[in-house]
Amino acid sequence: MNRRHFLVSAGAGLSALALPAGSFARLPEETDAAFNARMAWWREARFGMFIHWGVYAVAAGRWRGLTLPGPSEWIMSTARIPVADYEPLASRFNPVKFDAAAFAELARDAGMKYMVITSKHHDGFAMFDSKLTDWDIMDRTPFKRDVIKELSAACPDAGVKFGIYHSILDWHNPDQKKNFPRYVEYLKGQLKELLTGYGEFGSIFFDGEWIPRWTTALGEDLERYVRSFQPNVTINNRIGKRATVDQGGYTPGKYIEGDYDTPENVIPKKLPPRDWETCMTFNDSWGFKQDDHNWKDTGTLIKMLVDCVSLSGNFLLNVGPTAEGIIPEESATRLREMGQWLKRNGEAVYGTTFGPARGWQLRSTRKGNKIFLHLFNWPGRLAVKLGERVKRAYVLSDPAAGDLTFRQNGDLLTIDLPGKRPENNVSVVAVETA
Ligand code: JFZ
Repeated sequence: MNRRHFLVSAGAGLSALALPAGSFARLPEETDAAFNARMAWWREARFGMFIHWGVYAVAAGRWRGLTLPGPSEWIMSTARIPVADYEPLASRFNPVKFDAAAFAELARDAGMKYMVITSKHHDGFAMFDSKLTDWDIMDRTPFKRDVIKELSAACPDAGVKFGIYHSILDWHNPDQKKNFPRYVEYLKGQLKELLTGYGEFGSIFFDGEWIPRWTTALGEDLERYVRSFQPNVTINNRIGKRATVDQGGYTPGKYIEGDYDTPENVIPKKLPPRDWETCMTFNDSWGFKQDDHNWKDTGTLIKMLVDCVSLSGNFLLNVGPTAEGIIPEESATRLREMGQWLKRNGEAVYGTTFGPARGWQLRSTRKGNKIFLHLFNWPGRLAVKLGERVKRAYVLSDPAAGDLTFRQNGDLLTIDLPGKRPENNVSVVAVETA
């Protein structure tokens, strides 16, 4: 075993960046108290399931025998498929193996606290029973079941908050090009159907806001509209024109788009200025793609989760169910392994925020008087810069192994670690401070 020391320093200026929660009131009329109240469960949750599912799962990344590059839900664009040629995919979408309870229970078993599924992606296809179009799962598929309804009912039973992804970009509705005001009415109309017919949502993830005619003002109007039905739903930044937010243009008192930022497939390297959630593909596609076998392994995914939480962010990990209605076994197996790790180490994740130490192969989180040192490897002796007095240290997943010997010399904390590595992936040393 490699018993070298390793020394990490406190993340430079991390705490200076810890802006008070609620510094970024979103709609000008809104109070920080209301914002913080609706964000409470979200900040506790830290880990969610993203689901990209639609009729693109039938093509599964291939068109006319060719495997297209890019994510499979974009195939209409990447293969330049006219609407008339794309529509027949719906008549072949018959996911008879779909079981809403199984999806919700897999999320629960993975340790995920919320779910976000595509009610509509860029292809415009409604995965719910919409009265405003027949381009939906009830009217165009042999399946004729409202999967959004079934999941919205199954999630609470599994203790998972239910939410939706809804695309502003729509390649199917001709009004998006021909009559934009009428398209906006359609967009709002479908959201009203969703917000009034499917119970309380945890969050709504908007996307496709980059279309030229979408504006900050339309985002602000849409946000008020959504809140008129569900004041407590959490909304991501892509409801507005995301770029203005991601560049750090936060001015308290002005309209700030949504409740949290959404870096995509990247994890920030330093503490972002407000709540955030990284969404991540399991392989390299959001929708199911038959030729993509590039699955991230369990260890990588646990480290990604920890990396997010160590900077006070959430991790929204995506699965792409097949056209049969199955979450690929490659994903399901790894999710269950993550859930096992969280059973032993969840105290270091749920409801925690960024911790005072960060370095090579090390992240940290904290909650109350506990600091959690997440070790990506297992050195013999751990040395960490920590400007706080320590009372006790132990291995989180094995408290029975007893307290660990430690010394503090100025702001240098050294802990003798047991010879046996407690976890294959990330091992957590819990430190109680005075
Ligand atoms: C969008 C979608 O186009 C994609 O299909 C998927 O749903 C994903 C979650 O979101 O893709 C994006 C959105 C934002 C960026 C890049 C791709 N971005 O900020 O760079």
